[in-house]
Amino acid sequence: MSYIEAKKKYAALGVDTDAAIKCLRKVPVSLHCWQGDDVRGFDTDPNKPLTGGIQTTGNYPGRARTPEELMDDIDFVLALCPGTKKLNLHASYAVFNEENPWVDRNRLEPRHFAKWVTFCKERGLGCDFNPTFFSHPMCDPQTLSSANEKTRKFWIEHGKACIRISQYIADELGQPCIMNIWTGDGFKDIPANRLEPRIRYRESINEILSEPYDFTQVKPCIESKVFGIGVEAYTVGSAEFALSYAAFNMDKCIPLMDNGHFHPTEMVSDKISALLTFFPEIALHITRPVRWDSDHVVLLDDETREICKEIVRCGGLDGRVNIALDFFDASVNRISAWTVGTRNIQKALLMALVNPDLTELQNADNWTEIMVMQEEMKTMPFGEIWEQYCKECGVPADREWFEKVKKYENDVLIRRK
Ligand code: RNT
Ligand code: ZN
Repeated sequence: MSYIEAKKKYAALGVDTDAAIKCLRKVPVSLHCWQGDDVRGFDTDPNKPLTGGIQTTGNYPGRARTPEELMDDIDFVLALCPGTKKLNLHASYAVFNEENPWVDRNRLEPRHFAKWVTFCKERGLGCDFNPTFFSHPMCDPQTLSSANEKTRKFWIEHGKACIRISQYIADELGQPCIMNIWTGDGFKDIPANRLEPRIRYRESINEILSEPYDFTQVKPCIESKVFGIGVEAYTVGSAEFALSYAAFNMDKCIPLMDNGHFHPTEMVSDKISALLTFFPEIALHITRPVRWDSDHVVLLDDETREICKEIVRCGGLDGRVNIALDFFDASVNRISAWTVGTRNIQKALLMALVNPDLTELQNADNWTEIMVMQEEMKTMPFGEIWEQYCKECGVPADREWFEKVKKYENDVLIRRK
């Protein structure tokens, strides 16, 4: 079947596939840099363990070891993925060199990210940013909620430095910078006091957000989590904590939901409209939860599709929902993992855009027809629409990109020891 034929089939249902393609091409999706190097970063010993309750497993060859290698890999992925991309950086990816020697995280400055800004400018990318509150000797292991004032102060200074860096990034690139605050603070076992760490966390975020920034350009987020590895009993930044913080500080920050950070039967797809009822803007980390783990490569599964359907249906593509990816797998080719996850979110968004709006049927209480329609949409010729989208974006179609990755693995990745 050709695109023209597929387009006709969708048109019969009142769906304009050209308009869907045109719309999606403009939607920014933030590509996380940390899939390329197993979340190690460049500011501390690369062989230290990853802390904060997250873990990368596997030792597939080809991990990026330097900013240059990571940039090469990101370029490779960008060329394989359709749509408008932003880059998502962590503070641990600061670039140090002779002119800019190493400084600790509380002393980071915009100039440590100048290389990344140039990288983004040359490619017309926006850029999001994250303070890095993990994998560092100053994690005791708590950070912003620590009972130790010295620890807490260090991490507040880090947060403030990151606000200044985010403002610099936004100013340089002329696009808003989403700055996400996530810590792995919490306890492995039943706490003696659950309130004090949360009050300290709240105070720390207050201090970070007292650093001046233009809220139309720098958008701090508070990301919640249910638990982490080694932090099973109690998470300081729980769902209620993070959402309440954002709700009480709507003039300063927005909530961020990572769909790997909830109980297994809780669905972020259902939470998007709940938050958009109250918040003008929200942010998402799209990932794939598997039992207790939150960071598997995004597949084209039901929940990913439902999340994207909700984003589209709630008008989230007009800047109300900031979409970012968050997964890391070191057990398979990292470029391939990145590409699969990124293309899947694009696929799910396009699928959502070519879904007819069934709101009227719902309002008429016509659940019979809704079921029939929703099921029959599953076998519509979506592949042709996707292929056309890839073609218009100048990226390879399915079954065309993987050969290129295999060649890159042979020519470049396996040489990295
Ligand atoms: C961890 C959080 C967090 C991190 C990144 C590296 O559970 O999801 O967003 O994955 O900041
Ligand atoms: Zn996340």
